[in-house]
Amino acid sequence: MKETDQCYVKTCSVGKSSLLLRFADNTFTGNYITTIGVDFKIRTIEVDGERVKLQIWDTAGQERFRTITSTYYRGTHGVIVVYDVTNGESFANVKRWLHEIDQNCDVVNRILVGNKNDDPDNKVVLKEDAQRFTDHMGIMLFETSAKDNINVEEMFNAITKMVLKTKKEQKERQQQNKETTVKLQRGTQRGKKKCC
Ligand SMILES: Nc1nc2c(ncn2[C@@H]2O[C@H](COP(=O)(O)OP(=O)(O)O)[C@@H](O)[C@H]2O)c(=O)[nH]1
Ligand SMILES: [Mg+2]
Repeated sequence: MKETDQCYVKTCSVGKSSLLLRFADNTFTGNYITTIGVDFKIRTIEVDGERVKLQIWDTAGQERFRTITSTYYRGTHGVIVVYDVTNGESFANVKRWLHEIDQNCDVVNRILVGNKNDDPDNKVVLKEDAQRFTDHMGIMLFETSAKDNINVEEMFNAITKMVLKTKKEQKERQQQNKETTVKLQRGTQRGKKKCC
């Protein structure tokens, strides 16, 4: 049985593992990667002078059977949703995946990636159409090629920047909340002193 025949939905074979291997190890293989040996890969990058250690998880094929559970998403800061620009069905499935992420994650940055953008003759998902969709959804779009190493670094950098920005904003909000609590407590004490 061919790998693609096992797909319940055509979201596998879009090049997720290949993108990860290109980014983490700068390698590419023309074969379907059944397993990369580990669940995730680590790469440290520098963003705006800050060293950031990225732990990037690959789906181990669960997406073929639509069985990505909420536990898989736990602790996730960002999700990269990948379709294949030469496969219209993979793009049609994107909406469902984005919805699922929305349902399972509280605060998460999402980015859409059209991979295999190295074969113009077979490209069926036009950038304009994908862009219209991502503009509507308010997310970023990248067209990449793990094979020819096009836009892979840029895409991982972009999602990292988004995650860092969100984390910073969350931290600032927490700090503000703390200050408000302290101020409120002080105010209450002072108020008490006045009336006693
Ligand atoms: N032309 C082209 N083929 C790719 C690219 N990325 C992956 N592939 C091929 O697509 C197939 C599936 O790749 P894989 O990374 O295993 O997909 P996954 O199932 O989404 O993890 C393999 O045969 C890869 O060699 C790409 O950027 N361009
Ligand atoms: Mg894979």
